[in-house]
Amino acid sequence: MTRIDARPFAFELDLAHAALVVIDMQRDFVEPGGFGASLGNDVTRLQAIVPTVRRVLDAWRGAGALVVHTREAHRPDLSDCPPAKRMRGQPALRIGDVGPMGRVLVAGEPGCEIVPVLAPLPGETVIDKPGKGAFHATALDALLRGREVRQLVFMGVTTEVCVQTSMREANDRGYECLLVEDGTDSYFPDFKRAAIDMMCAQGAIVGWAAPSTALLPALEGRP
Ligand code: TIU
Repeated sequence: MTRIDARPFAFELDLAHAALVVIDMQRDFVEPGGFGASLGNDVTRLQAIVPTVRRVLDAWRGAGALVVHTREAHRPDLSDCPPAKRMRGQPALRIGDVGPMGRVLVAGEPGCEIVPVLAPLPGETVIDKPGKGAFHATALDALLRGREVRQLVFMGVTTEVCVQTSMREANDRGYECLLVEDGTDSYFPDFKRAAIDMMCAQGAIVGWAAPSTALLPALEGRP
């Protein structure tokens, strides 16, 4: 066990039973012309966290613990994309439409890939998820239980959508969840702040949050 200085109180990290979950660091969310941009967002904000995500990812890999990457990705026939999701609002491009990075949020298309600097290594688990949450309609829970994982450390985008949904799903399934505050971001800074505050409130009602500087020494074996 290693004590991580976190909000609202210390997180006791047990690396042998922990996994790092990197949510949706895909070109479709962080590069122009993808899904995030089609919703009217300034995607450049999210690019700023990439070096921090990489630093924590490298340290986690170095510590030899389990890494899981997720992608918001639909089948090419969109059979796993409910019309209620695809037809929501008036985006410039809908899920499945052809954009500058291929079909939006469709598995196998360039925009759906994780940004190259954060690309999964051979052997790392990649979960394609049709929802915002990483547990809905995926094998993630079974995979984690099979490996006796009880704690999840989250990074990725966006804080109040796929990261928050995944943390809430995980919390209800009995996992202790820690969010790396500077390893996640939103198109809306106020939403990021509020989402983290809500999850940490009421005695870590959903989970904990800590900066990467609090986590990295534990991974790198520093005091
Ligand atoms: N729109 C937005 O903020 N996010 C998403 O649609 N998906 C994820 O957060 N991955």
